[in-house]
Amino acid sequence: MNIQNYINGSFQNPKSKEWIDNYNPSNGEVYSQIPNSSKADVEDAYNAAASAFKTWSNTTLIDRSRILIKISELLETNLQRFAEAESKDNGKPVSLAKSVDIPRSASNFRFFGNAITQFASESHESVGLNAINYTLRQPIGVVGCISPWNLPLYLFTWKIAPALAAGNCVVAKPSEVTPMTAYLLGEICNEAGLPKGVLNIVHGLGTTAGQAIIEHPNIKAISFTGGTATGAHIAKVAAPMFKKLSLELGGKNPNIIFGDCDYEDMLNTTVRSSFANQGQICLCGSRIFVESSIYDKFKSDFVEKVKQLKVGHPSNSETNIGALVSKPHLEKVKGYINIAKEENGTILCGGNEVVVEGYENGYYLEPTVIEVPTDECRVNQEEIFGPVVTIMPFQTEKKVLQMANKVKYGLSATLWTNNLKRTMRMSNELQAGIVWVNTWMMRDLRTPFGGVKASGVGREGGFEALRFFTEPKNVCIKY
Ligand code: TXE
Repeated sequence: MNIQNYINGSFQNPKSKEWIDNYNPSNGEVYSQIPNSSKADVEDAYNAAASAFKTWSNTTLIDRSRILIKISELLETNLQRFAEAESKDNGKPVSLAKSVDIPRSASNFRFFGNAITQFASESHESVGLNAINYTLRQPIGVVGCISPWNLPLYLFTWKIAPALAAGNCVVAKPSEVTPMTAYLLGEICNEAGLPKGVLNIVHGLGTTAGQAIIEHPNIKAISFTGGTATGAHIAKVAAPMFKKLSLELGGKNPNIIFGDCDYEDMLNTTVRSSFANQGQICLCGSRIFVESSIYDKFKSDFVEKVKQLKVGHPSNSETNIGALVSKPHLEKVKGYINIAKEENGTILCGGNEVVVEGYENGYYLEPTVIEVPTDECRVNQEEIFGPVVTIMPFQTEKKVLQMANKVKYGLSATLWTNNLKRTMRMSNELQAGIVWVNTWMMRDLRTPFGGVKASGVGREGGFEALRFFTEPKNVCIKY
C-alpha cells in the first residue's frame, strides 16, 4: 500500500516518484511505502497553504471550532482503525493506541477547537494620556509542524490543532518511521470539511522534506518535537530567518522516591512511568532515585513487578510491552545496555532481545532495570529512549536534588513524598518544565508543556500554544 502526500485537499504522489519502505516493527516486514518527498513537494504544499490562508484566517472562530471538533468526532468514530494503524507502524500495543494515543489525538482537536473561542487578548488604558492600547493576536501565516515517531498522531495533532485553531495554514511532516495515521488524518480532514490547502501533509525524510520546511523563507514558525541534535540543527537554520520556534526535545527525567510516599501507588506508577510505550516517551522517568531507607525493599518489589510485564505482539491483548519502533533504534538501546555493563552497572532484570513466536524478526526487548554505581555514568546521563531504567539509592534531599539536576536535560521530574514542605522546596528547585508529585503523566491540556536546558525552548498546551501560533500586535489609540 502506498501512502501519499496530502496537498491542497488531495492525495498526491511525490514529484520525484521515489518511495521509502515503511516497516512493521512487530515482524520486521515492509508493509507500505511512503513518498520520498523533496523541496518541490514542500513548495507545492506551501503554495496551497499560502493561498488558503486569506480565507482561513478570516473564517469565524465558531466555524473553525466546528470543523476542528468534527475532526475530533471522526477520529473517535474511527478509533479502532486508527489504533490498529498506529500500532502497526510503531509497534506499540493496540490497547495503548486505543486507550491513549488516538483518544488524545481526538482531544487535541476538541480542546483547541474550544480553546480558540476563549482566547482573549489584553487591553490597557493609558490613564491620564487619553489613550487606549489593545493587543491583536493575529495568525502568523504558513507554519511548519514536524513530529516524531514515539506518539505519532498524538504529537502531530498536538501541534496542528492549535496552529489551525489560531487561523494559520500548515505544512506538516510526520516521522518517516510512522507516517500511517497522519496519512489517514487527511481523509478525515476532508470529511470534516476542512477547506483545501489549510492543512498539507508532506511525507519523507528529515534531511530532505523536513529540511525543506525549516529552510523555507516564508514558513515563519516551526513547531518541532524530536531529538535534541535535530532541535539544535533547526535552531541554527531558523535563526538567520528569525523564525519563531517551539522545540520539544529529549529528556532524562528523574523519578525521586522518598520513604514516606504511598508505596503501592508509587510502585505501580513507577512501572508505568518506566516502561509505558516501551519507554519511548520523552516524559518517562528513566532515572529512579530511591531513599536509602526503602531502597532494598523497592529494588526487589520493582524488579519482581517488571519481570511480570509481558513482552509480545502488539495486537495481543495481554501484551504490556510491544516492539521497539525500528531496527536501528533497537540496536541503539541494546548498545546502552552494553555500555551499562562496561560501566559496572548491574542488570537486575532484562537486558536481552525477545523472540516472539511467529514474529521472529520483530524488534522486541525485555524491560531492563540497571542498578548504577554512580549517577555520572553514561546510561544515567544520556537519553536511551527505550525500556531501560536506572536505579540507585540516595541519602539526603540535598544530594538527590543535585543528582536530579546534574544532566543536560530538563523536561520533567516526578516526586514521591507526602511531606508538603519538601514538595514545595523540591518543586521550586528541580530544573524541569513539569514536576509531577505523587503521579505521573497526568495531563491537563490547559497547562504549559515543554522543557528547559537541552529539552528545548517554548511551551505547548493551552493558551501557550495559541500564543505561539499568533503574533501579538499592540494598537495604541489616542482619543
Ligand atoms: O529523531 P529526529 P530520531 C530522541 C530519542 C531518539 C532520538 C533520535 O532519544 O533516539 O531523539 O530520534 C525530522 N530538518 N527523541 O532520529 O531525527 C524527522 O524526519 C527537519 C525524543 O527519530 O529528531 C522526524 O519527523 N526535520 C523525542 C522528526 O524530525 C528533521 C521523540 C524527529 O526526528 C530533520 C523522538 C531536519 N534536518 C526522538 N531531521 C521526544 N522529545 O519525544 C530530522 N527531522
